Amino acid sequence: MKVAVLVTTSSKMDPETLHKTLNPYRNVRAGGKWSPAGNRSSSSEKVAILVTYKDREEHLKIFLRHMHPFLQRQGLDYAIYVIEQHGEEQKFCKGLLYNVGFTEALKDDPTYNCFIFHDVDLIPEDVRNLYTCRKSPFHLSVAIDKFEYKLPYVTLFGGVSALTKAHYELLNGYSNLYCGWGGEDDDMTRRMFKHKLRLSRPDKDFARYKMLAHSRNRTTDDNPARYYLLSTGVSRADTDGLTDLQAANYSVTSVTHKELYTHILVNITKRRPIKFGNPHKLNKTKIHHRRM
Ligand code: NGS
Repeated sequence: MKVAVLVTTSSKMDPETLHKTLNPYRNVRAGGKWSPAGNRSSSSEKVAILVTYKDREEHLKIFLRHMHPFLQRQGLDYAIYVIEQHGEEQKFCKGLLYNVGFTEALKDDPTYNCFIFHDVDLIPEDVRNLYTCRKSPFHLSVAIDKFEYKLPYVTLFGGVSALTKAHYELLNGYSNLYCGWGGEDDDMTRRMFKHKLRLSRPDKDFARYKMLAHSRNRTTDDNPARYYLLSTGVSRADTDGLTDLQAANYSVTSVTHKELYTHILVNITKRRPIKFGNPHKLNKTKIHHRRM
């Protein structure tokens, strides 16, 4: 079938108004904020979506294009914060960026009570996967196409997850020490165990995601100290996180309210290498497949 889409418009409409009329994001307020008309949100929550990011311009565009209509269909009162790393440190310090994002978002609007921690390369497939917080930490990216829609291990908290403001503070946020791929999310799961919080998940039939393609160079991207940090993490949990953010050697370069998101640009100075023993002596299997 050949379909013709006819768009009629008043000939008096100037190009700018026409652009706004056709722009599907026209109701998004500066900084990527949105709430249903008449403030009739589907819940009493105010949700901040925190997206950490470094050198992934293409992914960010796709993400934003998809997420605004998705979140609006869920009737949420939400805002998107993109926390971008720049500066000397070449490895991606995701936990530190999440802590900075959490702190800066609350400075921007102290009324957020639910935070979604979101990888920029994960695109939700089903609008029934609600972006709200639950009584316990909530892991939303249960079924990812890359893993044939199966959860790789039961304690996984990475990808997309939701925590109330109160829980994030109780857990002292993420560790600031993980720079490079891997481990910061497993460290967070251990913080939850420590506080006897259970991890919950939505139904795998609709908690489905597509992962945008990207390559990972294990030599340059991975964090070689991650197993060491994990093995010693619980004892540091109360002192490494939100409580020592001031000492974490970073600075917020700018906070800009863009059309579709609030951009928090964070300068991270070169980290001192973490000294650890022989990583092969650490039991990786135990870390990965620990049952809850
Ligand atoms: C584990 C990592 C997690 C990571 C998960 C899935 O191996 O940080 O893979 O990664 N843990 C360690 O390295 C200790 S994924 O393939 O989705 O990027 O989240």
